[in-house]
Amino acid sequence: MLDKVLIANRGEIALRVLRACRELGIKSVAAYSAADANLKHVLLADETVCIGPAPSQDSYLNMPSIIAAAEVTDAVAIHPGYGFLAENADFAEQVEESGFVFIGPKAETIRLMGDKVSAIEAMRKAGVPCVPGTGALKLEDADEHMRNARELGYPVIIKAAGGGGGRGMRVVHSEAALLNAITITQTEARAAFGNDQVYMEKYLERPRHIEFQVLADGHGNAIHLGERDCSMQRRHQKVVEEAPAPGITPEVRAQMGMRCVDACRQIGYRGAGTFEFLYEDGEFHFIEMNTRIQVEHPVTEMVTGIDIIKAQLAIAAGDPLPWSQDEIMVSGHAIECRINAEHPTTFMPSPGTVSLWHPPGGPGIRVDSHVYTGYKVPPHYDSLLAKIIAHGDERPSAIARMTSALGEIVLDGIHTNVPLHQEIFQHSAFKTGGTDIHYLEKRLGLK
Ligand code: MV4
Repeated sequence: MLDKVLIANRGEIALRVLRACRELGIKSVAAYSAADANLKHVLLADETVCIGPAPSQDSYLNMPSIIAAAEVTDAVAIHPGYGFLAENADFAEQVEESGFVFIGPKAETIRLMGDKVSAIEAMRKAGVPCVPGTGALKLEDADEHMRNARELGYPVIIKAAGGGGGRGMRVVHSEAALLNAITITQTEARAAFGNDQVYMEKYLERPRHIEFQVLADGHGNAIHLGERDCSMQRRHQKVVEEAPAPGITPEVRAQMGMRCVDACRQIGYRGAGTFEFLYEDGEFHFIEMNTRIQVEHPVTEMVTGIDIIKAQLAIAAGDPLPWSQDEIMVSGHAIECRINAEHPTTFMPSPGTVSLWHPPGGPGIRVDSHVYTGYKVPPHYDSLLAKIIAHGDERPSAIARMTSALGEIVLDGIHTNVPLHQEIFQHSAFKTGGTDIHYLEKRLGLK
């Protein structure tokens, strides 16, 4: 196993990684910013190193500072968590060139998947179903663009190869708007990502967002842990996630999961990863692959019993996967609510001191949170305070447990989105399950 891991992240995921290290007997180093000296995982870590001032740019995104922190503490590996440098291929490369293990895939895999055009090309080649669309567009080929769009049928969507997660895309409803949309998306992409490559897809109007979790060991073994439904979102921020996805049969799960597993083998994938799909009219269409641990990984852990962070650490140590696909069972149903420090109706961030925190509990309830009474939420970072995960034998019992847990939460001193969650759990369409990606924004009157 790894001797000592440097945790290059903050908040709940840093604490989650620290707990996994503790269980495995791995020493931990918390690399923290000047605003984060009182974070729970910093108080608990075996060693701590301040990597810079509060702004992320100067600390959690400061590559030389993080690598220097690993050097001075004799860490052997770096866990990037999610966000920050987790999907930065240059960082992964520098970590490995400096003699440390990057807890994630090879830099070249991150690069392949970071470019959405090359990711889709690789997936198409590997037999993963993708959205009907083009490769990279050439600026000069106006006639070809119009032919392509007409063939796909309007609406189409223009996406930046360097985008992803909702950044750098534009829906086009008519031929009159096509060429201008391509030019604008290219110009914006050049400024935002330093890459002006764009591509075109058929725009799916009412899809669900369903993603498959995979684990691969880099020795040719790969498995999938089933899927999650992350359709309940606002402005590309997921609000509620669940596993399994309502209406996905064991047969479809096995078939789609195997497509993802085959793709992992073909691209030499290593670590934990997620295949994102749009699901509409009973069909899956690949859109992106995430090469990191994701916020919503606990719902998969709750239905499979597998600790994905411990699996990441074992894979990084070079261990072969200890499970074969037929040992993986999806049992019961798990739902996660993301509790944010934000106003429940305006969504404005709400930093400040948590004057009282009583987390919920009871059978089937898991709380992943770095919050404690007296903790001061800094204004510099994302607003995730806690993830409440409810597991039950089937979806209605998970919903009942979550409803009860939401009612138990005491989190005083700052605004949170707990009231939003309570409202969502009263919606009849949510209770039925299978709502699409536009449902929440429509319900909130934003669309
Ligand atoms: C799409 C789409 C419809 N059709 N692609 C947004 C985030 C990025 N990962 C891809 N996104 C979308 N791509 C086609 N061809 C609709 C979205 C989309 C979306 C996807 C997943 C979750 C939430 C979303 C919210 C708005 C739009």
